[in-house]
Parts: sequence; structure tokens; C-alpha cells
Amino acid sequence: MTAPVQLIPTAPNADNIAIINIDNPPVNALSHAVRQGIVDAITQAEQDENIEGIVIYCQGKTFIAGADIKEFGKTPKEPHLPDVIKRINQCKKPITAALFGSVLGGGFEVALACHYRVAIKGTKVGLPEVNLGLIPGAGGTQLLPRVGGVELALTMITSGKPQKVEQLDQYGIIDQLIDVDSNNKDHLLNETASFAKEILAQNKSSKVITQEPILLDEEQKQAAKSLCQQFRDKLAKRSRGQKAPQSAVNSIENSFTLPLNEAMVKEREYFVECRGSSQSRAMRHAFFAEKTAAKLTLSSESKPTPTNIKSVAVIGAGTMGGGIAMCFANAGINVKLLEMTQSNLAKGINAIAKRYQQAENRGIISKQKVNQCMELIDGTCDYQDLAQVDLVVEAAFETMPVKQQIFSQLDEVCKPEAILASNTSYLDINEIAKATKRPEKVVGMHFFSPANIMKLLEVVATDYSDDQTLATAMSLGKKLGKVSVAVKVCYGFVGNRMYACYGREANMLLLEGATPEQIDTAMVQWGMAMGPLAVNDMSGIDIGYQARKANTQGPKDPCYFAPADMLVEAGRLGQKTHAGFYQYDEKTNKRSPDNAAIELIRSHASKLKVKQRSDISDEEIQQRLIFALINEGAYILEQQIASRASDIDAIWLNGYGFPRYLGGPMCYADEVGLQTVVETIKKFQEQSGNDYWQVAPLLEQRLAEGKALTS
Ligand code: 3H9
Repeated sequence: MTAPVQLIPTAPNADNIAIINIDNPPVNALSHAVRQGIVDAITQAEQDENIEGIVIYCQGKTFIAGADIKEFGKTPKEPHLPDVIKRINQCKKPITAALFGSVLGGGFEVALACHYRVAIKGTKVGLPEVNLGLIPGAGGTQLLPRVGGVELALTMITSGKPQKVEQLDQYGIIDQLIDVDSNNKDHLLNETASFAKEILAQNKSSKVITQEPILLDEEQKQAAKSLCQQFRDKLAKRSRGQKAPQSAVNSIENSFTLPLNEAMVKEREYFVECRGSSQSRAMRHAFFAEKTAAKLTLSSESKPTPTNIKSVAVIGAGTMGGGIAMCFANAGINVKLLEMTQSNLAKGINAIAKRYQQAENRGIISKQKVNQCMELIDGTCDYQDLAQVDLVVEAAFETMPVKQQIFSQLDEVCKPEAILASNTSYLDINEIAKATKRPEKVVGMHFFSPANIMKLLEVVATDYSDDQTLATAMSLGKKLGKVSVAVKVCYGFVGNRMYACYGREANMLLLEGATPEQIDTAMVQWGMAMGPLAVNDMSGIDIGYQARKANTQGPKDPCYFAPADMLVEAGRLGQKTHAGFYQYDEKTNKRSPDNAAIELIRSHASKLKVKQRSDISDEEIQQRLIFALINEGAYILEQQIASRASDIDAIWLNGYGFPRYLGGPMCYADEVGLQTVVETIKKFQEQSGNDYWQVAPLLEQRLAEGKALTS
């Protein structure tokens, strides 16, 4: 194996400029060998009299995209990245970074430590460490404020969002921008070497960062401190419960209050503390869970090449179908949107136009992009117009006969190689597939509402779906910007099947005497984006009600979702009727607790002979809802409905507002410890005396083996 870093003593067009050439696929992460390689290359270049300047250049698709995240759980090895950064910055021979692709985290810190920076237009730079529960740990919180100012550093570091270099023009981060195709890396190398040569010709030297804190007068210092405080306050809400963003602000503040060395020591302390935290472990797990989910575990050895989907059709122009059509249009794919009548079609297309208009008004999308997307969506009421599309997503009414009829019609008109997908949330797609003569080309593509916004896509393999079809659906999901997770057929698939257990416990707790507000507040405090009952009111309680009525296999227990069903039967469907678990102001839609709903539930509980209690604690609410999720997740894993525990986590993180800093239900179970999980579930089984709390055998098995769910 060749070393990932090599010193090439002369650049093609400049013989006094050496190249530190980094080649560490896939993203040139700063693994131990790369860090050591950079230090050795600098030493070698310093000793070589013929070398006067240095360029740091990367092979592959990107400049360094960060520290090697896989190394974070292991014992750190010298040289540590801060030492490498120092070595780069203190080199007597000027070093210029040649930037392209994604210059992130430690990669951006390397670039900022270099004395000069040349970049291809479109290059993204950023410090995304907060997304991994970390802060930049190799000088990012000191170097970025020094180069681009305190406000830019606060914005970029606490959001973790990368920015294109041309958007940072005013901050002087990049010394020379090159307007060439991002693949034209020879050009980048030549231009950077010429730039490095020109630096020498102008007698410019290495720009070594000095020890003084950023120089601010007293008034500026107070303004900067108050800005830091504003960020702390904002982040306490936006990144509720997270430690890293707050530590990042503290560390950035040190850039204008402490000398560099001291501030770097503090930054390292914050970084090491974050790195060892359960929050960062969970967020690193989340990062790899999403990458791993994209990899299909196929039945055969075949490695199918996904079909390139150029045109699609969506059946049904309701809220879901409209959102799905928008997803495709946003990705530049032609969409035929089919409805039964011209008036429904017109309604659907108007609703799409309105949603785009709202996005444009909020500055999320440009007018030009809106026009392009609207042009890609073509309405029709005629199935014959779907003859040439590559893939169809059906988002029609949620009953089996309707779906089977649609699939049999699609089978008649669509070209033989077209993939037929259903967006059903619950129905058995095996049965839908059987309505066609191409069951191997039938698959589930389960989007989450609002489909154009939610990141999750469950790709449901039927018993018949072939590998090519699955690979195509997964790759299409990636093209749509979704986190796609392959699952198998069962009632509710992975996400909704687990959600039913979570909702079941929320409803049981209502019968036992907890109020909607108490349950929702407890769950929001625990970390969920919204409480389950507020979510239910928002999406419409009647949707689950209809699904439960249609499901002949569901539990026969009269208490099962009894409050929800009773409210629907009382005409309280949620926000749309201004009354559900809560009441909603008719004008502002503002939610407030509703004694009428609480009374209805209380009297229903007494009819069902459920004894109400006043001692339900927030902890009991949180544990019952979350442990119900974990237990069902373990059943799902055991039944191989999901291939990996991390797939279940990817689903919950992207479709249900599960807090990223807790990693997903399976990761959380491991963090709490399976011993505690099993004991607590047994306690609930004893307390409730019902079958819902049968411990999943996989939990006991992993516990006995001393293995984690996510291992
Ligand atoms: C940091 O730098 C801390 C420092 O401040 C201080 C340290 C002291 N490490 O996403 P893709 C793998 S924290 C290891 O599909 P794309 C990824 O798992 C780090 N592996 O490609 C996948 O592997 P596989 C800050 C990494 O083109 C493969 O690369 N940096 C890393 O869609 C391809 O990834 C970040 O947070 C890594 N750092 O997107 C950047 N990054 O093929 C995180 C990727 O086996 N990375 N892999 O599944 C990204 O945002 C995207 O990967 C990137 C490329 C935009 C770079």
C-alpha cells in the first residue's frame, strides 16, 4: 500500500514549488497516516533547499473533508491534528492550499492554517462539527474568527452549514478564485502552483498567526460579547439540549479575550469533553447510520446498476401526491401527475403552485427554479399518457381494492420495464404486486408528509421485488435528497409500526389519567421535536382511526387507542376541526389545553373500567413511550423487517423528530444499557398486566451475549 501523503518536490509548471499530495479515499480524511504524512512532508520540504514554496493538494473528489470520524472512538495517536495545524502555520516556506469539493472540519482548519488559499468556484467550506456533537478541535474556533471575523465564525460554526467560497468573497478567506469546472483539477494544481510562485516573486512570506487575541477596542469587545450571548440564547432554543453549540460559542469568545495558545488549550478541552460525550457518540452513530442505510443488503451476489430514471408519474394529486411530484420536479425529473377528474387535477396543481409560491416568499427557492419545476409537472387524467414513464409512484386512496385496481391498470399501460411503486403507509404491498404481471418490478416508496420536505424514504421490498428494482428505488431516493432505508413488508413497515406502539402508550396514559399537555410536555422535554398528541392533532386523528378500522388483524383490546377513536367519533379530528386532544383558535390556530377533551377521556376511561391515577410522573411517560419503541424495534430487527439496528435509527431520526443527539431508539437503548431496558419493560408488563409489554427475545438474547443492539 502506498503512503497516503507524498512530497512531490517540483510542481509541473514551477520547479521551486513542492506539492504535498494527499491521496486517502474516499474523502481524504485526516487519519493518523495522513497527519503523520503531512508533518513528514513539511519537514522534508523545509530541508530541501530547492523548495521555496509548498502547495497542499488532494487526489480524488475533494480536498480534505475532515478528521477521520472512525478514529474518534479509539485511542488518539500523535501527531494530533492541532500539532499538525501548528506545524503547517509555522512553516517558514509559504504554504498554499488548493481547494475543491468539500473542505470541511479538520480540512477547513488545515486550509485556514495554510498561509494562502486558492479555490475552484463552487467549493464548499465549513465547520460541521456540531452535527457530530463536537466543536472544531484543531483551531477552527480561533482561526476562522481571525480570518473572517467573529460573526462569521459564530454563524458558520454553530450552524455547521458549509458555504460556497464565492459567498464568502467579502471575508478574504480565499486569495484566488478559479472559474473552471470542478473536475478540472490539473488546472487547479497549475494555477495554485503559479500563485505560490507569484507569492515568492512578490517577496511575500508565510503569514504566521500571532499570539495576541483578536484586537478589538473596548466598545467592539462589548459588542462581540453581546453577540456571543445572543447566539447562546438563540441556540438554547434552536439546539435545545445540545452541549456542543454552546461550547463552540464559549470557545469563539476566547478568540478575542485570550492569547492564541491559551485559547487553543481551552478549545481542545471543550473538544475532548464533547468527543467523550454520549451526545457526540450518538451523533456519530447517526452519521454512519445514514451512510450505511444507503447500502442494500441484497439476496444475491449481483451488483445491479440502478436504472437512470428520467421521467416518472405520480397517481393522485392530493397533499401526498402533490408533495411527491414536487420532490421529483425539484430533482429535475419530468413528472406526469394523474388525477381522476379535471377539477381534482386543477385543484392539485394549484396547491403545488401555492406551496412553491410560499417557499419562494420565504426565500427558500428562486423564482427561476419555481418556474423550472412547474414546467416539469404535467397534469393528465388519461392513463395512456403514462405509457413511456420509467417509474410510477401511486399515492391514491389507502384501500386495497383501489390500489389493486390502479396497479392492474398501470400494468396494462406502462412499458414492461417501468417500475411501479406504491406510497402506501400500511397496506400489504405483496398483495398489490400480485395485481400485476410484473410483481418483480413492484416496490414500496413510502414518503413522509410533507413529502417535499421530510428527508425519510422507506423503500419497501416485497417478496417479489428484484435487486435491480430495489437498487433503482434506493438510488432514486438519493437523487431526491432523501435518506432512503430499505425495509420489508409488514403492517406499517418500520416507522409507523413502531409509532403505533408509541401512540398506544400515549393513549393508555391518557386513560390512566395523564393529560395531553402533560404527555406532550414530558416528551418535548425528553427531546422529541413535538409531543405525540400535538402531532396527532396536526396530521388529523381520523387518519389513524381509519387505518385502525381497516386493519382486521389489529389488537381487539377496547382500550387500544380508545381516547383517539372516541375523539374522532365525537367529531374532534384535530386542528382541521379546531378540536382534538387540544382546542385551536379558529383565527390563529393557537393550541391550548381543553378541559372538554380531558373530561371526555376521563368518562371514557371510567366506561372502560380503567382506574385513573394522579401519580403519573414525567419519567414514567417518557420511559413508557420510548421503551415501547425500543421493544418493537427489537421485534422488527429479529423478524428482519429492517436489516440493521442503525437502519431503524436512520428512520426515526429522519421521519419522526427523534433527537439526533440521542442517536435513534436503538442507539439510545444501548446507551441506557440493555439490562435497564429489559428490567424496565418487565416492570411495565407487571404493572399493566397486558401482552403489549412482552420483552422482545432479541433484547434478552443480546443482553445474555453481552452485545449491543447496534454492534
Ligand atoms: C472534524 O473534522 C473535527 C476536527 O475539527 C478536529 C479533530 C481534532 N471520516 O457522504 P458520502 C465516508 S469532524 C471518515 O457518501 P458524498 C462515508 O462514511 C469531521 N469517513 O459521500 C462514506 O463511507 P462509505 C468533520 C468519512 O460525496 C464515504 O466517506 N467533517 C468522513 O455524498 C463517502 O461519503 C465532516 O463532518 C470522515 N470525515 O459526501 C464531513 N466523511 O462509502 C462529513 C465521509 O464506506 N462528510 N466519510 O459509506 C460529509 O459531509 C460527506 O461525506 C462529504 C461527501 C460532503 C464529504
